[in-house]
This record gives sequence, C-alpha cells and structure tokens, in this order.
Amino acid sequence: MAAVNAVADLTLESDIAVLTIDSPPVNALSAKVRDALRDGFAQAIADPAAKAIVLICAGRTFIAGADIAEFGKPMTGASLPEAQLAIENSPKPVIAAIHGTALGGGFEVALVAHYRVAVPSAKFGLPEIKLGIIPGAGGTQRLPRLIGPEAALEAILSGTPFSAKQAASWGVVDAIVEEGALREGALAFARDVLAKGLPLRKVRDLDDKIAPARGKPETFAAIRKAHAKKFRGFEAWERAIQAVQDAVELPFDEGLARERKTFLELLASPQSRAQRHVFFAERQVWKIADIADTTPTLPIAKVGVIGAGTMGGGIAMNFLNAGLPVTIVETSEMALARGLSVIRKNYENTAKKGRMSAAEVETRMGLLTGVLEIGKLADCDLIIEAVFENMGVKKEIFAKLDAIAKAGAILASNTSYLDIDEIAAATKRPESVLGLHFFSPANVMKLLEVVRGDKTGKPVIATAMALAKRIGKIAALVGVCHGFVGNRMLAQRQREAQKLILEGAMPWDVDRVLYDFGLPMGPFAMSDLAGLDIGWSKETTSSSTIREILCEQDRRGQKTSAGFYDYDENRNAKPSPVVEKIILDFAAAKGINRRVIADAEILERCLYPMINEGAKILEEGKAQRASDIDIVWINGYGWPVYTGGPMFWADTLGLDKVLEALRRYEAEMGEDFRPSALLDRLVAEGKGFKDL
Ligand code: T1G
Repeated sequence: MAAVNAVADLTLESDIAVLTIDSPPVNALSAKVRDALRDGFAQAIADPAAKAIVLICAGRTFIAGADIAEFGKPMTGASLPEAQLAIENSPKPVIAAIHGTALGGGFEVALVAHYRVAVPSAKFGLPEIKLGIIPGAGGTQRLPRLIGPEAALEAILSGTPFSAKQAASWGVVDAIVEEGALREGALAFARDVLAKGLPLRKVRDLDDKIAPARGKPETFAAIRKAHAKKFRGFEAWERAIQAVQDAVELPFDEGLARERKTFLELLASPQSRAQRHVFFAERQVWKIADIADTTPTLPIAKVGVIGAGTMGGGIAMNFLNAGLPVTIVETSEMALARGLSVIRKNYENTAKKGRMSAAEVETRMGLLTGVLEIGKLADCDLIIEAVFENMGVKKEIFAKLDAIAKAGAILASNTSYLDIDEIAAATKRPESVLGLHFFSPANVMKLLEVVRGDKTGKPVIATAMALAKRIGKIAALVGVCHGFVGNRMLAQRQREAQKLILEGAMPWDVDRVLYDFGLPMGPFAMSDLAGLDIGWSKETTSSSTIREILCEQDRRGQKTSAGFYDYDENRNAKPSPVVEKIILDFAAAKGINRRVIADAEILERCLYPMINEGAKILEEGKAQRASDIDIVWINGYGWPVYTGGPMFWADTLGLDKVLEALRRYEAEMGEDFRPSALLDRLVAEGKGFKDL
C-alpha cells in the first residue's frame, strides 16, 4: 500500500489498483482530494502490475461534492477538470465504487469513470442549484448524454438526489453490488471488465440520448415555462437550462467550456454567496453552545396534542408522518369530529395527487386517536398544547397537564408569542416545559422555533431538537420574548406597513415592493389570506383602524372575496377602489397629509426595522447567532434564500447603510427606528453580523 497523500492511499489487489479517498466528514473535493485524484491515477496508470483501477472512498460516503468551504478562496492544488482528465483518459478501465451520496463534483468525478458500481443505498445528485451555481465539472454535459436532457434537467433543477435503483435503470450505474461489500463487488466487476475486454467507455462520446432533442428549442422552452414560478428571482436556473441545451446543440468540449465559464461567473455572484451562507447556517442552527451533542435525550414514543383546530391538526400530522401514535384532545364531539376529518381529508388529497397510497392514509389515520378527556394523555411522552392564544386558558391547561402527565413527560406550548416562563410557572415541573412554535400550515412549513424557558432542562431541549429532525423540521433555538424571533421581527414590518398606507402608499404598493424583493407575499395579501377578522369582534369594533373598518364592511379577506383587495371567482386579487376610498377618508379624518412614497422608502421602512429588531434579539441572547435568524426567516416566512436571510442581507448591503437610514427615519419619525446598540457598535467597529 502506498500513501498518495494525507487523504488517499493506493493499494494493488492482485492486478487491480484501488485508490481510496479518506477525507472526513464527506470526502469533499478539497485541494488535497483533487491532488490525490490526479496523482493517484498517475501512479496507478504508471504501475505495470495494475490492469484496471477502482476508485472508492472510506467513511460514510463517496465524494459529496466540491469543498464548499473553499469557495471564494484562492484555489490551490490540481483543478477538478485536471483530475477528471486523468481519470477519463486512463488507458486502463476505471471503475467508480459508490456508497452514501455521490453529489455535485463527486457525481461528476464518477461520470468520468468508464464504469460505475454502487450499493443499493447509494444516492446520486447534482444539488449545485441549491448553492446558486450550476454543475461546473461536466455534470450538465455528461448527465444528459446518459439519461436525456429532460431527466437531466429535472435532476439539476430540483437538486434532489436519486436512488441507485433509479441510476441503474437509467444506465448511470452499471451494477448494483451487495450492501456492505462494495469493495469486493467493485473488484469483481473490474475483473469481469478485464476478462471480457470491455471498452473504455467515455460518457462524453454518447449521443443517442441527446440527439432526439437536437434542433428542438421548444423542449427547453417548455421546461423554462414549467419552472418560471418556482425560480422567481433566482439566477442559476436559467443558466442551467442553457447549459443542458448547449450539451444537446454543441460539440462536447464547447459545451463543457461554456458550462465552466457560467459556473465560475455564478460562483462569484452575490446569490451564490448567500446560498452558501445558508448551507452552513442550516448546519450550524442545530448546534447549541451549552448543550453537548452527547446530552441524553428522552424517549418519545407517544404524543398528545391539545386542540384539533388548524394548528393542532397540522402538528399531529407531523408525528403521524413519522410513524408516532398521536392522541388529540378536543372539548366537544363536533370539534373533535371536524378536526379528525380535516386530517383525513388532507391525507386523502395527498393520495389523490399520487404522493401517498390509500393504505398509507389508513396507516397514518390508524395511529391517530381522538378523545374528549385530557386525562387520556397521561401516558404520553410529549404533550403539545395548541389552543387559542389566551394566557389564562393556557395556564389552566398546563396546571391540568401537571396533574395528569407522567413523570418526565415534556409539556410544550405552540403559542406564537406568549411568555413560556409564565406558562411553565403554572406547573411544578418547569424544567419539562418549553415552547414548540410551529408555522402554519404546520404539516408543511419546515420551521420550528424551539423556545427555551428559564428553567427548561437541557435533556428536554436536546430531545426537542432531535425530534424536530425526526419529523423533518429545521429547528431554531430561541429565547422567551414577545413573538420570539420570527413574529417579533414581523411586528416591525407590519407596523410600518400600516403606517405607510396612511402616509401615502396603498396596500398594493407595499405588497408589490416586498413581492418584487422576493417575499412570497406582501403583508396585506397575507392578511387577506389569513382573514382580517382574527382577533376582531363585532362587539368591540370601533372603526379605529383600516382593518376594523374593512371587517365592519364585511371585507374579511379572501374568504369574503374582499379585504384589502377585491378577489375574482378564481381568488385573483386586484386593487380595490373601495379600499382606496376608505384609506383616503381615514387619513383625511386623521388630518394626515398624504405624500408620494418611493419604493425605496417602502422597502427600507419595512425591512430595516426588522434587521434592527434582529440585532436587539441577538443583544438579548434570544437567538444564538445571526445565521439562526436567517434560518427562521427563510424557513418560516419565505424570505428569499438567494439573499441569505435578513441578517446576511444586511451585511451584504453594509450595516453602515442600514444604520444611516434608520437614523434618518428616527429623526423624521421617532423611536420606532432607534438603532440598537449592537448595530451602532458593529458599524463603529466596521464589522457585520457575520463577525459575531
Ligand atoms: N463541502 C464542505 N463541507 C461539507 C460538504 C461540502 N460539499 N458537505 C458536507 N459538509 C460538511 C457539513 O458542513 C458538516 O460539517 C459535515 O460535512 C456533515 O454534513 C464542481 C462546485 C453530504 C448529504 O452540495 O448535502 O460540487 O457541521 O451535517 O446530514 O459541480 O452534507 O459537521 O462541521 O450535512 O449526513 C455539491 C452538500 C457541492 C452536497 C451529508 N455538493 N452536502 O448530509 O451531514 S458544489 C453538495 C450535503 C459542487 C461541482 C460543484 C450533505 C450530505 P459540520 P451534514 P448529513
């Protein structure tokens, strides 16, 4: 055995050379790994005893892509294309042996091998689009030659890995070998290649899968049309489609050169920097400074949910989807029946769309029990309260739970802003109490704010974070304050949006600016969707806000086909002359001189106070890191991922610019814009949130 370098060694198994890459955690294509590929293949090719070469990786996975941590830094060592040429042009058959996830540059390395074998659990993918780039080492040129342009674009635009079984059916993989016996399987395959004198197949030479699409731009036009809505605001997707079109229309080397040029351009783009920030932020968010990964977690085998309304039902579905039995409590037969039927309908709709079998619907519904007595939750390991937002009611429920729940049970509230410490104080076991703040629709939205109370125990937090992963959520640990992280920052935007429509803008102006910025919806369209009458009552209404007046005129939002907007029979919104008059009359009655408000002011006044509030949240330690706030907003409120989240975006703008604007607005409009001390300090030190 000869060490090629610190991350690779070369062994000779009778007449087969085996190059083993070993660079934890995921054998990413760092400079050392690229060097090892170039030098390892040169050594194996030069060794007369080696008749074929197997490329395999140690550890949990085959090469999972380029080393993202190296992006943006000066490149050292061999380039990836250089290492790939050494493999593709080997005069000896090269077999890539794949386990774990062959992703991005890792898959592109496998695609220059002459043959590929994999274990059944292996996965393949080109997830570069999630980093704001396109595959940059031949993926857009070689994959279409193996599976056709449409399937290749589906894989590239989704970034979703596909299975070894799928890869085998597409001919991407030449053999599936026994799980756990990859090395032996690959060596046997190599011997078979030698014995049969099979050719040095180069994917670059294939044409049969791309020829049918040649001279048919309509193929790509259709793909563009199908993805336009999903990729609104993103840059890379259009470039990916163009690259695959080049693969079909141009000679291989020309297409490859164009791909590389596009890849390098996108790599230097603000969008890719932002999405790379999000990649690492999504991994950081799980790490809790004072809770070690080894902290014991509590067993969760049975879950209780109090309230079968929209939130309770959605929350229950998360656990049913993870195979956990759920007992759901309601106060009346009718409310319980309604709640259970909504859950069943949701599953049946999913089955209708072919995303679940009828048997699976029954399996999940079979795990669900509806009851009317809270006492029936006594044997649950976790109980989540999801009733309407009233502190008195919640404290009453937690006092009851304290009396009936078994020792060690975790008691959680789904409140979206109330004080978890006050709720915990209603029990004699505050160490077992925390907030689990789901986002509506709770079975769809990925974000979970895990709210840590003053007395919440570390095993309870560790259990909640692990459980979040189990139910497919991304969890952010937040502290107790009004609205926690997401809603606390949202309140800043909502306040300014309300003020702006009095001062001179119209609801559709504010929504347009935020929609064009990349948010899925503006505050007024969002209110119409949620319903303007949440928290409103005919009895107490007093025409004191635009919202109240709209409700008084039975404009409750989409459900009444009228709210801030008028809605047609297809629920398409259009600006409303009725609302315009209501706003003008209301402002006049308040003696407000309306003025023309520029889009830039709308954007600054809606987003900068949010960033400022984010800074206060960090100052108070209600979030561990600025990137956690980015994760909250991207996964809970649809903040455009290609800007990296509000805090990363602020750094991109320059905190000095944000501070200057806040000071300007504070001078004109008062303390709502008073900059936080942290913002002041960071600007004074010439730093950003990323430096915290
Ligand atoms: N580069 C650097 N670090 C990486 C990495 C990568 N590609 N992939 C993972 N890590 C780190 C990660 O930060 C974490 O570190 C640890 O490994 C475990 O990861 C030319 C240019 C492979 C499916 O986009 O999807 O190739 O937090 O917690 O859940 O066309 O990681 O422990 O310090 O995610 O088991 C394309 C990215 C790159 C794959 C494993 N490749 N990685 O998931 O573990 S672009 C990707 C993943 C490219 C070419 C282009 C996942 C995983 P730490 P983890 P996991």
